Amino acid sequence: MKYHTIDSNLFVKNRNKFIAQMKPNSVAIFNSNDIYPVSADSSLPFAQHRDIFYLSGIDQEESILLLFPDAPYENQREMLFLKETNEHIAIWEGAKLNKEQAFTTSGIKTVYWLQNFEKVLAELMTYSDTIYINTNEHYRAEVETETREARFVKWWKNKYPAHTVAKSNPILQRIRSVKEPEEIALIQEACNITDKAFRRILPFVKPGVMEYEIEAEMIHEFVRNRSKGFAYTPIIASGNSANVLHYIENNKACNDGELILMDTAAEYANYSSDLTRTIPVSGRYSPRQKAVYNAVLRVKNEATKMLTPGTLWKQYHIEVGQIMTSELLGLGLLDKADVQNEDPEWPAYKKYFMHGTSHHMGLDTHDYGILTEPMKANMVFTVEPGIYIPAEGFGIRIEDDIVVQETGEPFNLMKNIPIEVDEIETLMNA
Ligand SMILES: [Mn+2]
Repeated sequence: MKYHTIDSNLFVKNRNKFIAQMKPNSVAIFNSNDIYPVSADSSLPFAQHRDIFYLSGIDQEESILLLFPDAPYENQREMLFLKETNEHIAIWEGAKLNKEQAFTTSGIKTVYWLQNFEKVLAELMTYSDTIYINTNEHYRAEVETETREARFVKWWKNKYPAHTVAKSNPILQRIRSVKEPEEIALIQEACNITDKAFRRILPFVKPGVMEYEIEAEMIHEFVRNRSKGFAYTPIIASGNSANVLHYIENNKACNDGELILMDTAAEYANYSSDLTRTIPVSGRYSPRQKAVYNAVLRVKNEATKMLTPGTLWKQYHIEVGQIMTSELLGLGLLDKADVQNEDPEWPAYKKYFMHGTSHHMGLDTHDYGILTEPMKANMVFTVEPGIYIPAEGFGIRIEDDIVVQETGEPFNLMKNIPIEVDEIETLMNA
């Protein structure tokens, strides 16, 4: 791993939060992701399943975490099963965690090799009544591939049909959405790396630069700061491409007079950051571009203030919509009749701002969190309003990552990343 070692105390705390929600006499199991094949013997880079990482810090394929808090013997209460390693395997396949390293990483004392799993499990199943299976219930998930976790769930339920089944996912959604201070520090590090990359490209962008050249500058800065790379597929969209919300080709020339919308950010230690800035190719915004930019910025600043404990997701979006509506009236993009006649299910502002304002952010870029429950302190949200005007050849989105505070103003993890028109223009012309 490129990232610095994380204190295992974080994973001990995370497990304790999960265990506290488990029913009596129950077992919960979490699996690594597979390494996904391409063809022949090539594969995609490994990306750990965030749930096993959150609960153990184990960042390696073919790993299993088992929790059984009511087990009769103490050494059965938490266990890891890992891919076997020894000196011979290390030479041929590269270093994998040994048992001592697995303990240092996770704080878990009982570590077996994977080939012992079924036998050990069989004994534990005779003592337990309920199994916690980990299905993916994220509100945006559309998974066609059968994950290692899903494959395991099928096998487990089939092998032990007399056990009651319970769901891990709602517990994880709740505990993962409220971050520990160590997690906020890791997200802050991802944001700081993103800041460096953004400052690197500001003086680099000139008319004629290719979108992929900007992408290359960014990934260079990410990797040299211990990030694996982009936290999500980067969007570097000049001119009207910014009005294609999921434009990821990044293959066009950036022309004088256009804006570039960049939704690009680094991961660090599997934690995401999520940034959007929209900058002028020439280094100067036109008066119209500046007016729209500052309208989006005001909406972002007002929306940020609403990210406080107790705020309800649905009400938040209604209020942001009202602020956006008044900005669009000010810009002449909507008139009073548009607003008076609007469909409450699809208000007039949606013509120019058609996506949500915020999402939970953390180990996943669109992180866990139950959207019908009120916001809590130490949740991390993006704030990302935008105004998209195909008829004028540009779209503007501005996005920061925000921590809800128990009291006082929400904390902006991206407060150091240039955002004001003057600062961006000064840095681009430096
Ligand atoms: Mn986002």
